[in-house]
Formats: sequence, C-alpha cells, structure tokens
Amino acid sequence: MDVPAREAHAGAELKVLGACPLDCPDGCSWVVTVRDGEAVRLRGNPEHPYTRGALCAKVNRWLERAAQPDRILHPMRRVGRKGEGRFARISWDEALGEIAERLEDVVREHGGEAVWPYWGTGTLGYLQGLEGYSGRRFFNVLGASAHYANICSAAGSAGMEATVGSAGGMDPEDLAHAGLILLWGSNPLTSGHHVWKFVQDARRAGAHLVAIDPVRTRTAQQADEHLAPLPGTDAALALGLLNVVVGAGAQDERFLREHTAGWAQFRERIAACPPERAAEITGVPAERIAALGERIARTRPTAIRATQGLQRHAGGGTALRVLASFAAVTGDWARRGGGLAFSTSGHNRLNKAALWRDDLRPGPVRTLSMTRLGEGLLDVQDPPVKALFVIAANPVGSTPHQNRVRAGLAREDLFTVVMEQFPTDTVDYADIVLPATAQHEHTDLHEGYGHLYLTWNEPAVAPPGECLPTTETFRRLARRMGLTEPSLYDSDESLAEQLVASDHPWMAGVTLDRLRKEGFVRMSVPDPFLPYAEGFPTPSGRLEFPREAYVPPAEVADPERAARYPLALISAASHEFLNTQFANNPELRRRAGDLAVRLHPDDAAARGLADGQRVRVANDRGGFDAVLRVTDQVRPGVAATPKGHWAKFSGGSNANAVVAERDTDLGAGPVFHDTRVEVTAADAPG
Ligand SMILES: Nc1nc2c(c(=O)[nH]1)N[C@H]1C(S)=C(S)[C@@H](COP(=O)(O)OP(=O)(O)OC[C@H]3O[C@@H](n4cnc5c(=O)[nH]c(N)nc54)[C@H](O)[C@@H]3O)O[C@H]1N2
Ligand SMILES: Nc1nc2c(c(=O)[nH]1)N[C@H]1C(S)=C(S)[C@@H](COP(=O)(O)OP(=O)(O)OC[C@H]3O[C@@H](n4cnc5c(=O)[nH]c(N)nc54)[C@H](O)[C@@H]3O)O[C@H]1N2
Ligand code: SF4
Ligand SMILES: [Mo]
Repeated sequence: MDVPAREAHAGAELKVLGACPLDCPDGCSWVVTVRDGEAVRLRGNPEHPYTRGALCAKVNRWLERAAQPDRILHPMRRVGRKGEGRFARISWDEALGEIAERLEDVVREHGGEAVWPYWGTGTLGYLQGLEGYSGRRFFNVLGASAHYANICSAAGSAGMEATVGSAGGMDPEDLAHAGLILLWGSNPLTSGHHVWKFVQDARRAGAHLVAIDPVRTRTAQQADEHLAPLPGTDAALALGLLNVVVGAGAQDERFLREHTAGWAQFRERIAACPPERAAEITGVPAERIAALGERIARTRPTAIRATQGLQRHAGGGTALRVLASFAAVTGDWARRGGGLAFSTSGHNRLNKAALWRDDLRPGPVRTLSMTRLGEGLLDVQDPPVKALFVIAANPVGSTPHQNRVRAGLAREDLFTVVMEQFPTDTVDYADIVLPATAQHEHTDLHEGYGHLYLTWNEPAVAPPGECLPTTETFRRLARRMGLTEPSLYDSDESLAEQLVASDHPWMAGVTLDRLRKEGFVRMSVPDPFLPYAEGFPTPSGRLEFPREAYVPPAEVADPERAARYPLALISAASHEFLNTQFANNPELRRRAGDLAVRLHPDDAAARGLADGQRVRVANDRGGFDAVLRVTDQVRPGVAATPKGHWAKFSGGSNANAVVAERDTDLGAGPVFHDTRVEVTAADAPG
C-alpha cells in the first residue's frame, strides 16, 4: 500500500489512520481528516476498542499545536551564549556538514563513547522515537555510549520482572471483571482516562473502587474510598493489608504451593506488619487498613492498577514487588479480573533486536543514565561526554537536579544537537537545532503500554517548512559522514517490516499489511488472557516473593532532612500537559494557570501563608516560584505541584530544581516524588 495519494484527492476529503505518539498508557488510535493536503480534523478512532472515539484534553488540540507560530521549521545554529536561546537559520546542508565534522572530531579524539544519544519520551514510536531508538543503528556504528531510558518506569518494571518475570501484568481491559479495584498511585482520569470505562463497567457490576494516593486527585474524588498514605510508604501499607488477609485465612494455599517461591519468608514479613504497625509508617489509620484488608480477604478477584506514581521513591522497585505479590497470596493471578495491571509493554513481542542492531557496535560500550544528565555531563570521565544528541527530550524541564543539568549543558566544550518541534528550555542550550516532524507528518508503529493492540501511524500530510522525520535525519547524516553500513539506509517501511517479523505465537497474524489496512491489530494473546495462570516467566517458573519487603523512602523518611525541609513534594502529571509537551499551547497554558503548589490548610497556617500568595519552594539543590493553593486535597506534610511547566515561563525553574539525582532500589529509576522541601513567602529573605 502506498502513502495515501493526497494530490489525487484534491478537493475530496481523505481519512488517514494514525496513533497518538505520547508517553501515555492509552496508545490511542486516531483519524486525521485531510482536505487539499491540509489536516483539518483529528479525532479518536471510534473503531478502536480501547480508544472508542475519544482522545483527551491535550491531544484534542494536536493540530492547533502543530501549527503554532513557535514551531521550529528550519535548522538553526546558535548565535548567543548557551542557555540564551538565540539562533540563526541555516540550511540542512550546513547543519549536516557541521554535525558530521564535529562528530568525526569527537570520535577521533575521544572515542565513540564521548557521544551520548539522549533519547526522551516525546514520541514512543518504534521508528521515530524512544521505543525503537530511531538512529540507534547510526550511534551503534559510531560506538556511542548506550542510553538507559530509565526516567519513567524503570523501578516498577524491574520490580515486576524480579517478581512475576515481566512488566506485563494483567490486561487493563480485564479490570471490568474485578470485584474490587485498588487504584494505587495512579490518577487515570488525568494520566490515561481510557481505562476508566473498564473501571466503571466493573462498578456497574458491583465492584468497589479504592484510590490510594497522598493526594485526593480527580480520580480519588470519584472513588468509593480514598486512603492517603505518606509518600513512599506503600509497601508497608500493602503488608498491613496482607496481614489482615492472611489473618482471615484467605490466602490461596494451593496457588502458593504450586506457583510461588519464598512464601515462608514473605509470610514472616507480613506477620511482622499488623495494621497498627502499618499505620505508624503510612499515617493511614489502623481501622481503615483493617477494614480494607477484610474487604480484600472476601472479594475475589481483586485487581490493583498501579502505574508510575508510587515507584518514584527510593523503595519504588520493592513497592511494585509487594504489589505484584498480592495476587499470589490471594490466588487472583489465576482469575480473570484479578492481578496487577502495571505496563502491558512487557507482553510486547516485536522484534526489537532486529530494529536496534546492537551487533553493529564495534565492541562493548558504557551505558549512561537518562535521569543523571547532570552527572553525565559534569562528572563522567574516560572519556567525558563531548557530543550530546537530544532527541525528543526536554531534560531541562524533565530531568532531576535542574541546576546541574543546566550547568552541564552550559559547558563550552560540549557540542549539543537538539532535534525538536518547539523552542523548549533545552533547545536554548543547543549548538545546532534540527526541525522534527510531528506524528501526523511521519510514519510510525506503536504499542500501547496500557493495552494489547499494535497501532500503525500513516503520515497524513507533508511536513511543514524543512522538518524531517528522525529516521530520515539519521539516514542523511550517515550519508554525509560516508558510513557504509547498508542497514543505516533502510526505509521506514523496511524497518517496520523487520520489527513485526517475529515467530512468537502472540504475533501470529500481525503483519505490516494488516496494520496499514486496519490501523490497529490486537496481539494474538489467548482469550481470556491470564498471563500467569499456568506459571510465571521467571527463571524458577514461579512468582518470586521479595526477601526485602519494605524499603523506606530516602528523603521522606530521613529525620535530619525532615527537620530542615518538613514537606514531602510530589510533582505528578498535570491535567493539561503531557510531561513538558503542550505547556507552550496558549489555551492549555491558560487553563493550567501559573505553576502552583498545593498545601494542606494546617501546613499553610503554620507558615503564615495564604491562598493565592507567591511562594518559593526550595531545598539545598535549588528552588522554584509558585502560586500557593491551600486545600485539603493534599494530606498534611505533603506539597503537590504539577510536572511539565516550562521553566522559562515560570521564573526559570520548575519542580526538578529540587529533585535529587538518586536511584531507586531496583532498576535505577528516578525519585521524583521522594523529595523534601520547605515553602516560604516568595519575598522572604533567604
Ligand atoms: N495529563 C497527563 N497525562 C499523562 C502525563 C502527563 O504529564 N499529563 N504523563 C504521562 C506519563 S510520562 C506517565 S509516566 C504517566 C504517569 O501517570 P501516573 O502513573 O498516574 O503517575 P503520576 O502522575 O506520577 O502519579 C500518579 C499518582 O501517584 C501519586 N503518588 C505519588 N507518590 C505516591 C506514593 O508514594 N504512593 C502513592 N500511593 N501514590 C503516590 C500522585 O499523587 C499521583 O496522583 O502518565 C502519562 N499521562
Ligand atoms: N518532577 C517530575 N519530573 C518528571 C516526572 C515527574 O513525575 N515529576 N515524570 C517523568 C516522566 S514519567 C517522563 S516520561 C519524563 C519525560 O521527559 P522527556 O522525555 O524529556 O519528555 P518531554 O518533557 O515531554 O519532552 C519531549 C520533547 O520531545 C519533543 N518531541 C515530540 N515528538 C517528537 C518527535 O517526533 N521528534 C522529535 N525530535 N522530538 C519530538 C517534544 O516537543 C518535547 O519537547 O519526565 C519525567 N520528569
Ligand atoms: S495522550 Fe493518552 S489519552 Fe491522550 S490521545 Fe494520547 S494516548 Fe490518548
Ligand atoms: Mo513517563
């Protein structure tokens, strides 16, 4: 099948199927209406069983945003100081020539590992973005450092893998069959609302819905019950609940015997954490823990929906291990509608190795951590990073320890290329900026990490200005550098073919042809899909209970830090933005308002602060200015601020000014929500 013939349809309307590329579990399928070569409408695909015709508050403005006057349309070269954001337009030929020359110099003088391809989550596309690491083959040929994309769900994925053998978990659609749903550190009405239909189906059939979140979110307000633990204490809460379940004799002895390893020891951990003990650690009253524990004991199946929130703490990996163990104690892993829904990407069977071609590396290479960009640019030696490619990422806005990120990016001896659509806080530090296409302007293939469909994205319109797909940019750069490895020149269609070519039974019937014709295809998983009913994909074939069952949060639980910085800051998904994307859309910015921080009335009163006042949120790493919102939506001791606001629109910094470059216990993930701060009046001295 060819790209839809736009010219041939002049005057007529054409509908082109695509996929939302954003880092969101819902992986929506969309339909673009094209008239005379222009995209005039973009809507959710009514045929897709998960999307069901709806997009979201952000993506409803997709076409409007893509046509914004601040869109980057041409290559540019820096003319001001790093960080200043002053650029002059150059040709693609000049841009590629300069990049090729600088890269060749860096590789010759310092070796390939001095090059860091820093991929972000701007698009999850297998061709243009993070999942496939577009350009990975190019960097492999150079022998560049490997990039560990740990910024989002590394801790939880590692916890899941260590326990059940894969990050996969239950199909979120099966939440419809649950008798009890625990939304645990997950705010789907903001961060992926399509799962809500299935939650509501379950509730119509009598299911009880509990939200477990330090903040009474949009989602928690809709739940039947809300528990607000102290951040980072979820594993203790889980042990307290399991203590009640086992106390009631509701454990599934047969499942435990046949499908698990380490039960005797885990049982001791559970026994050591009765509701009273869990209450001390979590701040949730013991009676509430006991009551919910009893409800779990008598309700089969019970399902947990955990996403990213609760793993962004020092003990986040262990927390996911304990949550994944729940359904082994109750035997719910064997029941449709039971278990844990975390990220279905663990069930994906696309042939990533064929796409990535890590065999093209000249030898072993070191790995640099996405969450530690400051460290990577300021501290790492042998060789130091001399060339940085930022691709679909905005680390100044999104990466921990903002001041160190800025200091690293300001290094005069660092050559930085940023491939972008918009003039972000990170673009301001680029030596060369390359204009990138948006999703409806390029080809891509997607999974959803909240469902089991693969989705095709057909380009609907020609790119504006001189924007190029990331894949094409790397083909041109390879040619400019005279690289001879033939696979660097594979077309997008050929890359997609290689990706879907898999012998795995779940990929049976999934072909590129079908994807292009139908827009999306469900993986050929068994129906009903009980991924672990017959055993777990762990080395032992059994669910591995964790030995360590509670790792306290690093900053939230540190008494010395608590004395200096009494408030635990959470910086979770904002309703109007997707990470830092859309934060430059005028309408969504207007709706979001200025960067704000929420405090409980008691905490505001103790500081003599009033609603609407300008405040400074700070610790020893830095700080940001915000408007104070006083509300009992946050529990005492907690401050809440949204992620995503651009620093340059918010006085120069956002929440990441105070977040540490620290790793979680498993998977070396980030600790965004494990951060202590103090809040003072903006004009207060110090
Ligand atoms: N509108 C919108 N949607 C998004 C995004 C966005 O920026 N905006 N981001 C996308 C991305 S990249 C991701 S990874 C997902 C993230 O979406 P979620 O998985 O929902 O993650 P968060 O928004 O970080 O946190 C979810 C909830 O966890 C709570 N939380 C924080 N710490 C704890 C804790 O220790 N325990 C418990 N129980 N709860 C805690 C927070 O208060 C928050 O309400 O959403 C995606 N969808
Ligand atoms: N304080 C705090 N910080 C957080 C989080 C948090 O909870 N709290 N959450 C974290 C999470 S979950 C994530 S996933 C990260 C995300 O961090 P990043 O990966 O840096 O994601 P974004 O900030 O969305 O920046 C993505 C950029 O990619 C660009 N882009 C989009 N599509 C394309 C494309 O096709 N090609 C190219 N070249 N560019 C494109 C967009 O314009 C955007 O500027 O942020 C993390 N940061
Ligand atoms: S951001 Fe999520 S909910 Fe919104 S359109 Fe994209 S996939 Fe769907
Ligand atoms: Mo994320």
